[in-house]
Amino acid sequence: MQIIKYVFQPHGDERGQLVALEELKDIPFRIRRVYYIYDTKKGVARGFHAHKNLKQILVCVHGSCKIRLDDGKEQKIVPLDKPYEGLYVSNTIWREMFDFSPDTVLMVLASELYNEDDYIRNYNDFLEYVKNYSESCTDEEVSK
Ligand code: T46
Repeated sequence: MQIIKYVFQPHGDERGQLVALEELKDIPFRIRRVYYIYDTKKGVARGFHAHKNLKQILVCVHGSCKIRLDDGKEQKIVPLDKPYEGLYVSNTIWREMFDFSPDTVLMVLASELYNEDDYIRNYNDFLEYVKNYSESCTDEEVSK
């Protein structure tokens, strides 16, 4: 599984830093929704699902956390702790977020509006879904 991290351009000067994110330029899709997770409690983990279509960029704009990504074949853990880095999370990837520092603000830029029907919340259903999804795609599409 390929991990794609975007490194955004900070516009820094003596006043501090500013990062600007534009759809189809800094972000590889049209941004249809932004949400953020904060005030996470000690020891909690979130996520535990995949999406059928949704693509997202996760930016830890404050604090730190870890993201476990799972494509059904392998798992990788990605630490996020820089406000100028974005982790691309494609559809059909199981995700879990954990190890939040108390001050974490995790901002998510999403390619679609909120749609509960897009969630796969059962891990066995996810494994079945990716198996069928891979079979319906060409090798080139799957490796993207
Ligand atoms: C994801 C990870 C990274 C809404 O009403 N609108 C929204 O846009 C979202 C994202 C959530 N909600 C409601 C639904 C639940 O009642 O907020 C509540 C918490 O959502 P959820 O339990 O899905 O949160 P996480 O942190 O487990 O997952 C979220 C996203 O849902 C998910 O798409 O990839 O963050």
